[in-house]
Amino acid sequence: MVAVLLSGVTVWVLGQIWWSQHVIAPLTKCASVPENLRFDCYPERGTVVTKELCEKRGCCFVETDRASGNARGVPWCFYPQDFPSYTLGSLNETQLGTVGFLTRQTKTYYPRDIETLQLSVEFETDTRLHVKITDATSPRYEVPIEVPQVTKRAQNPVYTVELSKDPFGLIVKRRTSGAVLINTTVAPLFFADQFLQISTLLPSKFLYGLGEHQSNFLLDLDWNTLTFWARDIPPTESCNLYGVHPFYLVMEADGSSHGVFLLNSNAMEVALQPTPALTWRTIGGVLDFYIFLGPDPNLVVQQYQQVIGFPAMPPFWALGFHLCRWGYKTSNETWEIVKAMRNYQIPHDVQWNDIDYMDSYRDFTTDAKNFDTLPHLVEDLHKHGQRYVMILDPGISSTNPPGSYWPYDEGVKRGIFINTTQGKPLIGKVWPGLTAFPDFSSPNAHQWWLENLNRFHALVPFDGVWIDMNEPSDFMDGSQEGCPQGELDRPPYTPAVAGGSLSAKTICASARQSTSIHYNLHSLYGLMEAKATASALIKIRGKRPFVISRSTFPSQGRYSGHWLGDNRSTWKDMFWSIPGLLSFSLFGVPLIGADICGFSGSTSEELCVRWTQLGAFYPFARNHNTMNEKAQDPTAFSPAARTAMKEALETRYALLPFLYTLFHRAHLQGDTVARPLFFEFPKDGSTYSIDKQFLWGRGLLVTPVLDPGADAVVGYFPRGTWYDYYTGSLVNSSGENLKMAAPLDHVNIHLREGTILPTQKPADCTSVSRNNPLRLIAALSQNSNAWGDLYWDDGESLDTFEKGDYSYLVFNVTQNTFISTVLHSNMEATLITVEELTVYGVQDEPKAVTINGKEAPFSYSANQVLSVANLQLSLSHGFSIRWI
Ligand SMILES: *[C@@H]1O[C@H](CO)[C@@H](O)[C@H](O)[C@H]1NC(C)=O
Ligand SMILES: *[C@@H]1O[C@H](CO)[C@@H](O)[C@H](O)[C@H]1NC(C)=O
Ligand SMILES: *[C@@H]1O[C@H](CO)[C@@H](O)[C@H](O)[C@H]1NC(C)=O
Ligand SMILES: *[C@@H]1O[C@H](CO)[C@@H](O)[C@H](O)[C@H]1NC(C)=O
Ligand SMILES: *[C@@H]1O[C@H](CO)[C@@H](O)[C@H](O)[C@H]1NC(C)=O
Ligand SMILES: *[C@@H]1O[C@H](CO)[C@@H](O)[C@H](O)[C@H]1NC(C)=O
Ligand SMILES: CC(=O)N[C@H]1CO[C@H](CO)[C@@H](O)[C@@H]1O
Repeated sequence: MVAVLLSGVTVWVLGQIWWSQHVIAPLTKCASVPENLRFDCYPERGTVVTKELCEKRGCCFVETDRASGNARGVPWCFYPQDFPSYTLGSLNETQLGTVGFLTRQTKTYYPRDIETLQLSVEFETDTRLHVKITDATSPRYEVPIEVPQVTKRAQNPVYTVELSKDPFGLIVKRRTSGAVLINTTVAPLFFADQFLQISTLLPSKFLYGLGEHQSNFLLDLDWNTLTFWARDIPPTESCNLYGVHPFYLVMEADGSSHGVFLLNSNAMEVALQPTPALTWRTIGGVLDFYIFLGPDPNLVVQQYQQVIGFPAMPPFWALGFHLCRWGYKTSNETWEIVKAMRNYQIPHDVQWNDIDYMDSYRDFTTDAKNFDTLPHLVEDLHKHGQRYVMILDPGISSTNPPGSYWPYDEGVKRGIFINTTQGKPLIGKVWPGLTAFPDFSSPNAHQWWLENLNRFHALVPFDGVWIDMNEPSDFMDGSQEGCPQGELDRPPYTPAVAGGSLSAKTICASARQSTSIHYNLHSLYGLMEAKATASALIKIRGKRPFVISRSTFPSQGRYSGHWLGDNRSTWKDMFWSIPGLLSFSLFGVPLIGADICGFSGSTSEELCVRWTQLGAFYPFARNHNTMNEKAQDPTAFSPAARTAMKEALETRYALLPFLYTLFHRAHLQGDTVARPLFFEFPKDGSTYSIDKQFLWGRGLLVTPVLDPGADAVVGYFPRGTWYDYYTGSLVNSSGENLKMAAPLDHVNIHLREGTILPTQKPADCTSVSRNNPLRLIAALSQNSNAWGDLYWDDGESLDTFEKGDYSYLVFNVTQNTFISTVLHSNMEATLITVEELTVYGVQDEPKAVTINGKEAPFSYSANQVLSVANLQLSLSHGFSIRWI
């Protein structure tokens, strides 16, 4: 054992764990604690903190200067440096790291402090650390998602861990730079039954993630508290929304990146302050942290998904254009739109229905009068290679004459509903009126859900399911009887949830589910419903499932995609969709989009054109509208607007082979699809706050117009050469903002140097476009190289990658030669041909072009674009094209 002296703290190096005896500072005067280091001792809302209340907690009370600090939210009541916390002792080495006990001598002001905690620190991989703090003597609720089980300690971790003993603190550093990523010694640890709190310093202000919230992508650390508790509410700033993702990513000073995941599903808050620092505050479960060391942001997100699971591979058609609205009055009206879209030859893969199709808004029924032709519509869609998706809500109508509504009767018989504390199905209210709520934590409920879906599928052979209202939303607070008065529905501390109470617009926290109380499982409702739905779809259709869910939780990507909720038809909301996309990319839910043209309120033609141009680059592209608003599908507008929308969607369809390949990489290893610029340019600080542009993969930059009346747009181009996607004309950027023309019929997209994109001739539907010939576009780097790949399979069978039923090709350009190499091949890829190769940035006009050694005709244009057409090359054989 070696003793090292590190800035006044004795640190014992013990294997890879360092532990230290913290030198307790003499009681510092409250006023000398700098504003930035004030950690809130009185976060309770709705109470005016007085000196008396504050000092009763043993905290410091200092009124901040009204003009500056007060307005910003600097706490008046904060912990003194010597506020009692836990002491670490009894450390032992384990197979994976270290365990120890944390003990507390003094009680806090929250009931049921847990006096002895167990700390475990596990070196799971060289880039992943697992730290868990829980009750040492009795088990507590833990989130029921599968996480990897590690048996071997990491050999060469890129991090070090120091433990300070009194008071307890955890310090995690990056070995290479010495950057302190976690330092929890700044504020006391709390671990009462219903109040757990831990704070940490952050190494920079570049913080992302922590969803689902409506905010800029780069989070605001100026005394900003984010709340987590699944909630049905139109996206509102500073408000808990539909999903819960307690994961953040930080960019460090040297361009390295790390991420932190708190695996906890209870109502929670994260308080951000400009120190920079962050406080986790949750009201149940355990403190179970995973820390990912990257070092680049792509790797951080991959490492996070190694814990929560990689996203499912979507069916190819899911990447086509989806059209929906609330307020199609009849199936015939829905059908008319489908026909109008066909008539104008606008790409359209999937037609949806909202709750209009149901009989009295009850799941698994159809309105026999107004939706009389629904089965025929679905049949017609299938005949045209199109698909049908309808909405389902979890609330099951409970007020039907006995024997008339199988889902409820059978649900009661099988006991699959969530119960009140009295052991009877809890009754709330949703669209159909009074409803019970299936308990998706129970396998019996999964079986019942499958049988319902199966019975309905026999009538209406749908292709995917949209699961909405699954926070779960309840038009009543709690239930028709309210909620009991206990500490589950009225906990000692309630995070700043919208509505001020856990049961606001949802069911009672005390409600009983088969694996735990709703208090613990609430924010998992959407995840569990998605899991039940995806597995039912596999059983019913035998193909890849398509599920879109409103409420989400970590690991959701394994079962569903997400749309960003009931947004408004405003320019501002169109902008918000980009931070939304990028955040869900971090959360491992790549199949993500917002309602194109906006959901509530009236869109305008200009907004809808611009939104369709942006939406053409949402990984999940659906136009959806609310009731009683003017139609906003592409056919509803002037010929010029309609044409602009059609062109944007055709560009999307042309790019689908590239998009599909990105989804494969997401499924394979957790790559992001819609990607923030800084993921590709982590050393370029100018990219850190960009959320008006984004990339697809590493090489396609999207710069949408987000303002009315614009005919130009300014976008940031990281250093290097960029090519206009459509024309191949290039700009050499020094890392600067560039202004580009953006007439109403144009969306700017650019290719990064060194990229090869597989594209395909578009069609009105992917069932047709999938078989069209390919055009490969290579954008040469300044060294005249480029790289790209293509994943191809039948587009809908289960586990094609896992079973080897796919083709995978790599494209390279070096030394004036394009080479296609087949790394894996099956039948499917032989069905399509490569028709054309276009190379951007060929500086000198070639004298000749050869295909597999044989000379061939080509064209070359003034803007340095080489084109070789009519290739008719089979994808299943490698080939080379050379220009000299
Ligand atoms: C460490 O080992 C000692 C001796 O076996 C034991 O008394 C103590 O409980 C262990 N500590 C923990 C945290 O398990
Ligand atoms: C951790 O934070 C404490 C409190 O602010 C500070 O005194 C200490 O130097 C920090 N430790 C490291 C390693 O940065
Ligand atoms: C829908 O169209 C069919 C066929 O034209 C017609 O028979 C039916 O009455 C229509 N349904 C409604 C509700 O208008
Ligand atoms: C709910 O109550 C029903 C009886 O009404 C019972 O069959 C079922 O097991 C209960 N479920 C839970 C999770 O308590
Ligand atoms: C861009 O940079 C490349 C490589 O440095 C150079 O050859 C080319 O002439 C430049 N093009 C323009 C338009 O500046
Ligand atoms: C293609 O280029 C990439 C990146 O430059 C390189 O790693 C790879 O080995 C090349 N593959 C082939 C088949 O030439
Ligand atoms: C387009 C839009 O308004 N997007 C917002 C919709 O709501 C989500 C929250 O669910 C926000 O994250 C999006 O930014």
